[in-house]
Amino acid sequence: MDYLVIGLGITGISTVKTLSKLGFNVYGYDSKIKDRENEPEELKNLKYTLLFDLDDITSKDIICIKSPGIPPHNELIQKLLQKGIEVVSDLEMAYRLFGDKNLIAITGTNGKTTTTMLVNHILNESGKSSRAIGNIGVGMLWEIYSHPEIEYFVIESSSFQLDSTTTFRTKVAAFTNISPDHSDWHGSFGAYFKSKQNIFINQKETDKLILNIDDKNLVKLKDKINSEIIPISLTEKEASFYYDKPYIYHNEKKIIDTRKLRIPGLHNIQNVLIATAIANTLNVSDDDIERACYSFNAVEHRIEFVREFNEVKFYNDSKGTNVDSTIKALSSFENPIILIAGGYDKKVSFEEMFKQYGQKIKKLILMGQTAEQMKKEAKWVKDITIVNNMEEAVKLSYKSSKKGDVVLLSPACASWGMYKNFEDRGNEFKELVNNLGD
Ligand code: UMA
Repeated sequence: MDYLVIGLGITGISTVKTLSKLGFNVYGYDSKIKDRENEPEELKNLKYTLLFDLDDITSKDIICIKSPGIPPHNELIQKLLQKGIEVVSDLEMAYRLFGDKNLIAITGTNGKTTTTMLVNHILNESGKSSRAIGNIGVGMLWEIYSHPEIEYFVIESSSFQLDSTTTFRTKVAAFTNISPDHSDWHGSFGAYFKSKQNIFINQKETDKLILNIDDKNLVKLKDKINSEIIPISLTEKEASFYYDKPYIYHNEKKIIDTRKLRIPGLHNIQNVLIATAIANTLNVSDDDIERACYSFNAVEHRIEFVREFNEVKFYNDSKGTNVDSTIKALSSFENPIILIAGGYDKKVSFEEMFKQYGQKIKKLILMGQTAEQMKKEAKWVKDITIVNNMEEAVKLSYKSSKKGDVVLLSPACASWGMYKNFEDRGNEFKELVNNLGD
């Protein structure tokens, strides 16, 4: 079998490296790479063929591994499918190549990064060895291939990665929640939700799925799930893992005092419930889980405290790339909020978010493709300004603030168009905030 890797970013590089080392005949293609000079540095001394035209492929027996950012309606992908070539994601390949490894998959619209990092933290703290891979920014195939000594791989799995899977299966998986996102890529909420269901669709009766039963859409999936469901809930005491303020319980046993957690907000208690349930299925003791949860710090770019300057607190939530995650950030604060938002247009509405939280937003600073749309939909916010870039946004946010205010970057949009990724956006914000007053 030969392989064609399309897209040579994080995913493509990791995929080409792994398949080449495993001895397969590998082709690599990226629509932005037009000559050898622009070949990614890490691929330069590797045995594979860099293509500039897909018609140059001679092999008949070939599978295409597409990078997650490339949607299925992409012209090149459509051409390959019409030729009868199978197109899969790196997540599908992770199962095909390393399915007997301890892979743990986590998906959901929000909470997957924190949950993935927390599970990884709990496993490592309890004396097992684990690595967090996938949508958190780590090409998964190379990580698994190059670390044979590692016992567990915790995979943050995006809908883009789950979409092109057919046989993918893990013994332990978790579905955190679902709300509209990525409509531009998937075409509809239904298609997005269906892709995410690939997290459990091939699971067997002996496998386990941690399911958030507070989410009505997830509860409706019950008939489609073959594996053992381990329910978690912030309200329902029938769930195996539940929250009854201020404690987290496993069945009837108190296991975590949430006042001792370093990560704020109810949404984080939900993340802790899911991570705790996963760790429990992997035989980590309640004591080890408790200890590890208390020592876990917030994930970078997720309601990350940056600095207090003249009694104004600045938070970086650049990972707030959809409406639901920005709602979570807005609901985490009691103080008046100066919100910096806007970015890449994923064709979603922001109206409901402003309807619910408009009163809390004392000033709204907008930028990017969605700025005009957000301005129109933010009828409940009195003070709105559109700016050209992050520098103007940070300066204006500080100028508009009073003692006790919170300045929050939580765009409710992806960063694409203005930045390479949400990390770049968050880092620029943090740098500008840290330079205030210089
Ligand atoms: N490309 C083509 N043809 C095209 C379009 C793109 O060749 O038509 C090439 C580009 O030139 C580029 C490469 O494809 O070189 C980029 O591929 P990619 O967009 O899939 O990005 P990667 O660098 O491989 O990063 C991907 C994920 N990106 C996306 O899903 C958009 C990263 O998630 C992930 O961390 C990484 O794989 C490792 O798994 C980012 C993300 O924003 C953080 N994810 C979305 C989210 O969290 O909301 C799903």
